Amino acid sequence: MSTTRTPDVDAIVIGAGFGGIYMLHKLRNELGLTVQGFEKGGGVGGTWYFNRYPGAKSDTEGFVYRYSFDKDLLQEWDWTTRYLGQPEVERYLNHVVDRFDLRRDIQLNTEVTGATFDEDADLWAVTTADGKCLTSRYVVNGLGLLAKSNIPDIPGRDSFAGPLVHTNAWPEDLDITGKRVGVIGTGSTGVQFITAAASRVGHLTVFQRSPQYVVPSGNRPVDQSEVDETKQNFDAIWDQVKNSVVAFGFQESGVEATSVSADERRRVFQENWDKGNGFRFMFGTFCDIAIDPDANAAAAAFIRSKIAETVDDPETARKLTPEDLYAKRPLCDQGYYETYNRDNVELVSILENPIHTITPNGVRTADGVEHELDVLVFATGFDAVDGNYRAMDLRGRGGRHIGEHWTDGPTSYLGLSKAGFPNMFMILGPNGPFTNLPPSIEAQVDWIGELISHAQRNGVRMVEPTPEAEDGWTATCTEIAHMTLFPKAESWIFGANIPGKKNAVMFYMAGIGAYRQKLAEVAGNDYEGFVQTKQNDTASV
Ligand code: FAD
Ligand code: NA7
Repeated sequence: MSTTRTPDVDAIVIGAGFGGIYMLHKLRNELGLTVQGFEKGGGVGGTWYFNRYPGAKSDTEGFVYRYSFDKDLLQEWDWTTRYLGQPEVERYLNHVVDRFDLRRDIQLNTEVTGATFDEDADLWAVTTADGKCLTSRYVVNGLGLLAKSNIPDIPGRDSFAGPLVHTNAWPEDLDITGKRVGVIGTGSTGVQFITAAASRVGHLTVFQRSPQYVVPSGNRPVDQSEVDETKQNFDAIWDQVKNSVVAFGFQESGVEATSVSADERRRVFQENWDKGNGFRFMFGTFCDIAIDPDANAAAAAFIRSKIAETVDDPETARKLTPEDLYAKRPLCDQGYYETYNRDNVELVSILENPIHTITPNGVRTADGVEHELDVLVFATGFDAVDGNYRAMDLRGRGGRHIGEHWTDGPTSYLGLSKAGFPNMFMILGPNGPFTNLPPSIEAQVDWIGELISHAQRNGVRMVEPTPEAEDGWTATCTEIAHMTLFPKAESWIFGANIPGKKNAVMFYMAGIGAYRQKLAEVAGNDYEGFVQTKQNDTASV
C-alpha cells in the first residue's frame, strides 16, 4: 500500500534534443501538466548543440529532418540546402523552444545524476549534479541514442600536447585553419569531417580502422520555389514518411536486385548514385540489399568500382576499399573519396599499421613513424542507445539499477518503456525503430503523451509493462534483425564498437509504418502488455 504524497511536479523530462523538446511541449502545453526539463548542455538541441565539428550536417534530407506535429511550424521554417548543417538545425530547435515558450521550463547545464523509483510513494526522485532532488509522477528520458561519446583509451592519449577533441564536444573556438590535423575514425562523422576539413587544414592525416562504403549525398543549394512546392505537398509527404520503412522521404524499392539483369542493376545503382543519399542507395534501389547476400554483394561491388574510378593513387584506393558486407548504417557525403586525391591528405590504415601510442607531438604507428600533429580529432563515435542510461544512477523497483536489468544487453517494451520502471518512459530507448529519427521520436512522444493522458483521465496512478511483454518485444526485434544482414557487420548498431560491450539487438528493424501500427494496436487493446494500477491500488493488465 503506497502513501499519498504530492510530487513537486507531474513530470520530469531529461534531455533537450528533438525528443525532450517535443515531450515537454506535449506534456505541458497539450496535457496541461507541470513539467521540469533538465539538460546537461549549455543550450538546447542535443546532438545539434554538441556536434559543432566542421562538416557536421544531417544525412537525412532537410525537408524531413524536422517536426511534423505543427502545420504552421512546417510552413514557417525554410531551408536552403538539401541537407541541414549543424548551425541550421540548432537554430531550428531553438526556434521551436521559443515558439512554444518552453525555455522557462528547461534547466540547462544540469546533469541528472540519478533517478530512483520510490515504491512507498509511487513517485520518482530525480537528483541533479548540483545536489538537488525533485520528485515527479512521471519521468521521460530523452537522453539521446548517439549522445555518449566513445573516447578510446589509446596508450598515451592524455600526453598529447595540442587540443585533443571528440567531435561530440567540439569547442566553438577551435580553429583548424592551416594546422596539421589528425583524425581517428571514418564513420559518418569522420567522413563528414574529413571532406570539410581537408580544404581548411595544412595537412590532414586520416587514421582509418575499417574502410567504409560511402555514396554521394547529392548535397546542393535548394531554391525557394522548391521549398514552396515541398511545403504545399507536406500532407502527402508526411503521410508517405510515416507509413514507410526508413522514413527518409523516398519510396523504398519493391524490386529484388537478383530479379533483374546485371545491366539493369547497374543502371539502377547509377541512377541512385547520381541522386545521392545513403539510405536511398541501400533501400531505394532494391528491396533486398540489406537482406540477401547476393544483392548486397552487387551493391558493394558497385561502390567498390566507384572508389577505383575516383581515387588516383592505387595504394590509397586499395586501403579505402572495403571487402566486407555493406551492412552498417549507410553513409553518404559529397566528395569523400575525391578528398584523397588532395596533396595535403594522407591515409593511414591502422588495420595494417596500428596506432602504437599517442605522443605529445602526434601519433606513432607500429611502423615507428611519428605523425606530427597540432590537433587530434577523435571521430570515434558513441556508446550508442543505452550508454547514457547506464551512466545515470537509474533505479526502478527494489532499488535495482538499470544495468542489473540489462546484463544481456538493453531491452524494453516497444522501445519506450521498461518492466520494473513504472511511469518511466524512454524516447529512442533500446529496440526502437531504425529510421530517420524525428518521425520516430514524434511517434513515441505522441504515444507516451496519449498513455499519460489516458492514465490521468482514468484514475490510473501507475503504468508499467510486464516482463512477458518486454520479452516478447525483445524476441520480435531479435527475429527481425536476424532476417537482415546488419548483425553480420560490426558496428554501433549492435554495440560492437565499444570494447567489452555485449553484442545485442538494439533496434526494431521492420520500419516506422509497422512500428506505428503496433503502437496503435497496443493502445487500442487498452494498452496491452502494461499493468495499470488504479488510485485504489488494484492492478489490471
Ligand atoms: P539528443 O539530440 O542526443 O539529445 C539528448 C540530450 O540529452 C542531450 O542534449 C544530452 O546532453 C542530454 N542528456 C543525456 N543524459 C543526460 C543527463 N543525465 N542529464 C541531463 N541531460 C542529459 N539522425 C537522423 O535521423 N538523421 C540524421 O541526419 C542524423 N544526423 C546525425 C548527425 C550527427 C553528427 C549525430 C551525432 C547524430 C545524427 N543523427 C541523425 C541522430 C540524432 O542524434 C537524432 O536524429 C536526434 O537528434 C536525436 O534527438 P534526441 O533528443 O533523441 O537525442
Ligand atoms: P561510428 O559510425 O561508430 O564511427 C566511429 C569510427 O571510429 C569508426 O571508423 C571506427 O572504426 C573508429 N573507431 C572507433 N574506436 C576506435 C579505436 N579504438 N581505434 C581506432 N578507430 C576507432 O560513429 P560516427 O560518429 O561516425 O557515427 C555514428 C552515428 O552518428 C552515425 O550513424 C550518424 O547517425 C551520426 P571501426 O569502423 O569500428 O573499425
